[in-house]
Amino acid sequence: MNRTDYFPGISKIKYEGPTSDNPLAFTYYDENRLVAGKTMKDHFRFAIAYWHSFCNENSDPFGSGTRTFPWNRSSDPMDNAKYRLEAAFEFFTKLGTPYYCFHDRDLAPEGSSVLESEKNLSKLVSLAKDYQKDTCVKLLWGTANLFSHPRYMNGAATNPDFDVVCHAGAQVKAALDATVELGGENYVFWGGREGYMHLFNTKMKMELDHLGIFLRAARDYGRKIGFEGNFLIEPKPMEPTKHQYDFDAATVIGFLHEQELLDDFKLNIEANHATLASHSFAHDIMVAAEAGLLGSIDANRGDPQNGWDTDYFPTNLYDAVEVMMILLDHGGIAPGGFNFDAKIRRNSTDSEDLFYAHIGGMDTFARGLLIADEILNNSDFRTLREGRYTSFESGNGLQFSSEELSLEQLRDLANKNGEPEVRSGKQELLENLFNRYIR
Ligand code: XUL
Ligand code: CO
Repeated sequence: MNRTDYFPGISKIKYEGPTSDNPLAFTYYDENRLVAGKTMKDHFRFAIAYWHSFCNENSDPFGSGTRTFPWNRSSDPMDNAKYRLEAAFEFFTKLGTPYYCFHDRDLAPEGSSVLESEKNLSKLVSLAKDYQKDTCVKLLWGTANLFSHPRYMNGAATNPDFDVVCHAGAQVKAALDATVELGGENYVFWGGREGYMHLFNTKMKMELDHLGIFLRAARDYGRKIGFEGNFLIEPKPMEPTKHQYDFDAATVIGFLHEQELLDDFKLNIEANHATLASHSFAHDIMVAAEAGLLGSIDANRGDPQNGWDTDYFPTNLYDAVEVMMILLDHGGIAPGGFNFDAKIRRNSTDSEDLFYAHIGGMDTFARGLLIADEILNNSDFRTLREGRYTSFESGNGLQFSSEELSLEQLRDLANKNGEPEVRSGKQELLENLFNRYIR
């Protein structure tokens, strides 16, 4: 395939180790290094978010873009989409990330009709298929953008107007076709405008039921055309609507139960969405993981000083260690991965900035993995946590856990055994222990 150099002067990013001062090298991410029985590449299955990296020129509500994309060099949006694809695969291969993710509209521009949009997308999909074959880069997940077009201002599947729901269906059908054609391993639903701004004009139960009906129809179509991967719902509590239906992991799990979607759906947890819901990243990962529903991760971070979705690149080592400890305890992230749903800042305008950002994110999680593995294997962390629950391992405690005790029996045991001994939770000890390994 004919290649133009969109990122000149940058060659393949290599692992040089923690002592390297080369900013265009990995200091911790060594894709072949074995940790806890798996290579780093397999632990993370890192993916690049097409939209932030190749579509968004760093515009914000106060001004136009600050980056100039060399792939936007034609007046024909379809030509630009092809150049963008070429640039994206150059970036993936130079960085060495095994996966990417896209929305339908990132890959190809919307046409003037459903049919034209479908044609646009399938042209780009067939090109992407060739690039994937050439480079071995794979699709972690596809999705449909059901939030940017004005028709979706009142929602997509939850829109009060059936005609809009049909358009959402058309888009999801085409995005599923694209995902299957490209061997995508997951399919994501982020409920962009599935929520409401005011109860005065909203029938909440009807909208939620429509969401369930829509997702079951998408599931059925996906399975019919041979999609075997996980469908994922990505929780987010607010922005763009004031009240998003998929508020957080716990809310989505309840919804999946109610709508009988548990056999096919899991969760895609995004760090900054968890923090917007007043949780920590680790909290929502744990909620999903303990329910057996952790599907994939959108890796980024918020800003503790403000309350919107900043989509910063993840550089917080403490968060990374916490999350990797959970993953090591719960069997990892596959067939999901770590998608960098993150954007460089508006004043980061050089083409190598995109490399620095991703290198930093990958190194942070790789370092987090190494530290998490050490904490779990070499410290008293597990024993201290397990130790708090030993009273449920035998006798009446075990009977309670096995659902064999009534409320009256609990009362009689309390009466017989008297006041419980005071037992420390050892929080500070555990926090210090954790810090001792951050090095
Ligand atoms: C928006 C967001 C999306 C989803 C995919 O906050 O995270 O980019 O990940 O639609
Ligand atoms: Co996301």
